[in-house]
Amino acid sequence: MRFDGWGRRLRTILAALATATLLGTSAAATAGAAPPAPRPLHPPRTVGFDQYSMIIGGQRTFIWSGEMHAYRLPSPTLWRDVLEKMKATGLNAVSFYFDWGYHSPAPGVYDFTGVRDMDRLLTIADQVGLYVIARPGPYINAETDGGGFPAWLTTQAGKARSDAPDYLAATDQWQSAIDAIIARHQVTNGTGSVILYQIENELAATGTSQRNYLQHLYDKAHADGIGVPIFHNDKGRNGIWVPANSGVEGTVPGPTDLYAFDGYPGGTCHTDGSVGAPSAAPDWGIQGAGGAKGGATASPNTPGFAAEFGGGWFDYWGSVGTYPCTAQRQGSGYERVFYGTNIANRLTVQNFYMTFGGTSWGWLPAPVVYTSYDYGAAIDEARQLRPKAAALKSLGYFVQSVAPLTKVDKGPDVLPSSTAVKVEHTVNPDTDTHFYFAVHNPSSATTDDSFTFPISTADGSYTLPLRLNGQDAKTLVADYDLEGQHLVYSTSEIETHLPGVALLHGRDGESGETVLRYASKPAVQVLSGSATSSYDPATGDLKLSYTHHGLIRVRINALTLLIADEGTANTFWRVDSEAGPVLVRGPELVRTAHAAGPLLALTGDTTAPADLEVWGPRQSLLVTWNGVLVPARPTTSRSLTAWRQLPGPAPVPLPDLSRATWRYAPESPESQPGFADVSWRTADLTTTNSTTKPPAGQVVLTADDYGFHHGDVWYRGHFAGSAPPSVSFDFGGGGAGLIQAWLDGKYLGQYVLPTNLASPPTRGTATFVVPPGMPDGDHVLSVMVRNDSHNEDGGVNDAHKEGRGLIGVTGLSTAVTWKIQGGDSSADRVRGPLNNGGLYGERTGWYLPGFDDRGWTTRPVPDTDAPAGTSWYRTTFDLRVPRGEDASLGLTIGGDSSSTQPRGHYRVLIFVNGWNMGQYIADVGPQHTFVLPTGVLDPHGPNTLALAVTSDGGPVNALERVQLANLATARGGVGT
Ligand code: IPT
Repeated sequence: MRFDGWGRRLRTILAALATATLLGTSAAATAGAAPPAPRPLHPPRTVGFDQYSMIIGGQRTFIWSGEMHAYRLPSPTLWRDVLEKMKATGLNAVSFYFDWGYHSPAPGVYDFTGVRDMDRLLTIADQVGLYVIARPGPYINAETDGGGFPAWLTTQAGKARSDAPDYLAATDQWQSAIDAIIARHQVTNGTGSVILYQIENELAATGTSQRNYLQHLYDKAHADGIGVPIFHNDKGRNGIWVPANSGVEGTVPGPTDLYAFDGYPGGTCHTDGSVGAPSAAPDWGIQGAGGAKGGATASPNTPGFAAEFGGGWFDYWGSVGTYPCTAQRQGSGYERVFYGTNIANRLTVQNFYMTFGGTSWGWLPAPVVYTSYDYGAAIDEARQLRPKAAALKSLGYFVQSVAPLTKVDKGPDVLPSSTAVKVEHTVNPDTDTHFYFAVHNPSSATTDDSFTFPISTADGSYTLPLRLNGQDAKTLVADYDLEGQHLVYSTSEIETHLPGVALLHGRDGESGETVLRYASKPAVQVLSGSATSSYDPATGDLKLSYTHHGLIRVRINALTLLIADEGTANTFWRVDSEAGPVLVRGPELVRTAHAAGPLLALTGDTTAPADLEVWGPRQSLLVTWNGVLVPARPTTSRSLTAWRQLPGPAPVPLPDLSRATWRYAPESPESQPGFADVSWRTADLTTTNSTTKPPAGQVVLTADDYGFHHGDVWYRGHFAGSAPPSVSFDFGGGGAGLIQAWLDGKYLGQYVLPTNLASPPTRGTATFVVPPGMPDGDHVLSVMVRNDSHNEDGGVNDAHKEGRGLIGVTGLSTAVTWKIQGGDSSADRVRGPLNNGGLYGERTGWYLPGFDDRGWTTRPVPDTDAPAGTSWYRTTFDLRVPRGEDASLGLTIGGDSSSTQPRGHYRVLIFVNGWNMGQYIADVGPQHTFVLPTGVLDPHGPNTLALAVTSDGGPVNALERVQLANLATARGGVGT
């Protein structure tokens, strides 16, 4: 009977493992066509809160959240990969912006299929075990085209982010569509994991119109069935839009249930590669000065909530490439100091922006940013954990393991022996657990300080020795129930604990002491490493003294105490199984644990051969790793350890694209006088709602007014008479936007908007000299404008309505008839509204994998020459990534960013199997390598690459070397 039950469970597990692999395979090949996995069902849970913390299903919960944007990863299979990595990195929540423009190519049209399937995203988040903070805008900012507004909104008369009726009618459309999806994933329904809902984003204008607008959004969310608490994200700790009952002077009450704010106090790396002075961490909570802008009093009845706290920073066109610098500057030390300061300030809801930045593919990037939105985040654009993920993980495990942290008040002041440091003190009023946050004073200091500080708890008074060396901070715990043992204090930090095991950590080489209290002398056995112990029968204190190094294992009665140095602590993973928590040491990543009877099935990744040691539920006797049984033996530490190391990945062979056959065709036929533009729209509008009106007497030329929203737009101006000596174009092009012009087929030149200034222009004037000797008669002026996206509207001033394409033309004395042609945002239903602009090759399908290019000539790549205008290079390549491996691949054009070679005046749109995966601009930079996610790429078959090269003409301005790059390989992954 029992055996039967066990057999059934084993079969279920093995079947589940098999299905998981199969699902992964089909999803990868088709970028989103896999059937959605069933949605988990839970009992409905309430979402409440008080001034201390969120209370979910009656349980206080410390929300440790990471931001990721599904729209920046066009591969639903990989959503699971990133979300599992976030969960493994100690996060228990994920915050998603939803980008209105990503789903809406035209008014009234909304698309939630394929890579836009937000229902599937929310299902995966729930399956992975992450709470969701839903942030649907309508305005999101986010360095996204138009700040998340659909491009068609640029033509509205009413002011955006106000109570203008046409604008509210538009936001109603969006909320109706997205709320229907969010509402059915709410924790409160038992059908999902959404716990919070954000209306608007940094609405810093606070007039009546904005108040009405916010109220409208709030009411609409309720009408759409949103029942979880609603908040707004204040642009800084300013007390704007706090819940109405806050009653604090200097705050702005609004229609919100919770008050939240954002902050990026860590400092950035500059675009020239320099780094500013380190900054100190602000006290935006109970340690602060108080009032609307600080202290806990801006919203006295709601928990401290950082809706965005810097997890990195974005990078700009023309930069030297700051992501590696940002990742280091806002690395583990930064996280400990800044996130730790937040913890000491009782910010019990923290969301790190970004935790995975991803890729602003297609025409997603706002004018300020280029394709990569890596952000220097804990998980890099190639989906790999950076070193800084380690501190995020240990802090995340800590805040979730040590429950008394969810309810603390400021404790009595603590005076350390040195003025070079300070110690913030908080106390849980119910359990009397004390927390001591030790940090430099000021917290920006990076000196090496050894000091002591006194503590006084119900257990007595002690003096604790501690060291802070470099950018570092520590949170120590005293008077705490540690898995049934009583912790008096420890100068090691608690990473996590589970029945029978506790993991503490400290910096390598620093000394530590841990005091536990027992009624009688406990049995103490040092199993490995070195530690000494002494027992004081008068107090019952057992004191362990040691130096953090490697892994010290001590057995005290029924508890295995693991004390690790930082590097060793990083090799531990905590995962939840049906039978309770599991602690694993060794692999690069542990994703999931399923327990059934004596079987514990683990999944995860290795990047090299790795140890496997497991502290699991008591009944777990057999361990599988990615479906394969791992022979293991029990240890004196009460763990199971594998006899042999887990294997790492096999090498991934990559085709050499310099040996590939490249098909080639020039385009820009629009530049030629004989090109037939009869079917093109005549630019005949005389009014526009853009903020950039045409000069008096000229027709409206701005592209959005004619429904051409993204990428390139072409104009052909017909006029008669003599050719002008020169012609000037006022144009809008976004970041590093470009204009090229021809008169009667003769190339006049190109102009690129300047970059890498404090605030780079998104609009400019290009003047082209017309060569002398052009005959009188009928003329055609052909102009192509590249629109590197619409401005964001952070200032609530309709900045997204700045015109794109031509705004005005000067220098032509006779009447001109303008024809206009651009991309159709509704044309590519699979890849969505932001995939394409209006290049000839895009309008005629040259970017698609199925296009027949056999009639084209061949050219070598790298090439030596390029005509002015645009030409296309196409090739195919086969990938043979070994099964069971996750290779994160990219495409590199040209050298690396540090190369000093002259940069050609040319740019490339990169289409991979039809997906526009980014824009390389040789003479602007800095990006050379473009991440290509599996799903867009088929790792086990043929792939088509199409490059649209837009050049100023001639040698140097031609396509450089193009190569595939393997950015990382893991054995494991989510099944591709
Ligand atoms: C904050 C925005 O809320 C967010 O959308 C994003 O743009 C982020 O900045 C920067 O990446 S705005 C804050 C920096 C004032």
